[in-house]
Amino acid sequence: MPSEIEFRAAARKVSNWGRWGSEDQLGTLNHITDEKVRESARMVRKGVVFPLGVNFDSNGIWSGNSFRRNPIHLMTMDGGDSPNFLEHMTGWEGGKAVLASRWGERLAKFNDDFIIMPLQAATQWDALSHVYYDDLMYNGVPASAVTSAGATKNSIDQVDVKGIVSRAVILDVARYRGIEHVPERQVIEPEELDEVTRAQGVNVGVGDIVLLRTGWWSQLANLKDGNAWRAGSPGLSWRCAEWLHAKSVAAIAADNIAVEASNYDGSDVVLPLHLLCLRDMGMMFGEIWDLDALAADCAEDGVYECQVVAPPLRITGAVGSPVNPIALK
Ligand code: UVW
Repeated sequence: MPSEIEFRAAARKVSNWGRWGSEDQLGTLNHITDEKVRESARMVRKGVVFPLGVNFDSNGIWSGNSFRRNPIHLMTMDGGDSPNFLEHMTGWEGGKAVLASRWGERLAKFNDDFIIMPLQAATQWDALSHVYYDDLMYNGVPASAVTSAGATKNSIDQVDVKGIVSRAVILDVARYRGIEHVPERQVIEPEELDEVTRAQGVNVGVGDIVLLRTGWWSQLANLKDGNAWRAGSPGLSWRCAEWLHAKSVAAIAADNIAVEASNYDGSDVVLPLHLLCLRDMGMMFGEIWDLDALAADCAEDGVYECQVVAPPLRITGAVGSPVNPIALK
């Protein structure tokens, strides 16, 4: 883990502030050009689709005493409402008389629902407004731009113009090591990322999305105490920020809780990779992505590249978004 001096030196090296203009809110997604999207489409050879999202339900990875909670899913109309269906459709414009004349005793009935959840409850993107230090976030935007009403800058809805679609490269560290999952809290250094790319015969190029597999998703899914953070996931070292910067990666997503290792013992800086990537580089993090089926397929056919389509929800002012990313090969 870095000292504050080491951390600040790394931050100066990887900073992208001003690189795409003083008003930029896309950060490293700027590396995804039209040609990059065309290149990503060429990754689709077999016609196989891998959903990378996990389930959003009450059996998720959070405990009841965390500031994050598992999703609460409620039904506002359900099958039990069928016998007196119209009684349950309160608030319909024009009142029940209009409703009865339009809907009456006709055949159609329906079910409806809603969900209450932290946007970070399960498979997600972190927006560039998710973290900050020195009271500044990406591109020098003041931390005060995020209020109880949400983020006025660097929010997740700002990046929707990008889709997000690109070529993705899966780096399967667990399989490279020949283990089920990287041990808890263990840090993956950039030198190992180079070894994995060499062993897999794949290059990480400008505008790629890196998919990091630690094998940790199966561990998270089996947690008995439900507190994902307490479990201490393995993940990237803070030193990987320079690796990602040098390769001009567009975004990184992982099958763990925070992309980086949850290992801060004795450290001056907590969440150093979050700070370097999201705040200094302007690189979004995808977290709690289930990469197991995709990785198994890559191991089978030896092809570790694919197209990823992962648009966030356009939640105005949000500092993150649930997502159901799709990988295509
Ligand atoms: C924080 O780092 C606070 O959250 P996450 O790991 O979900 O990005």
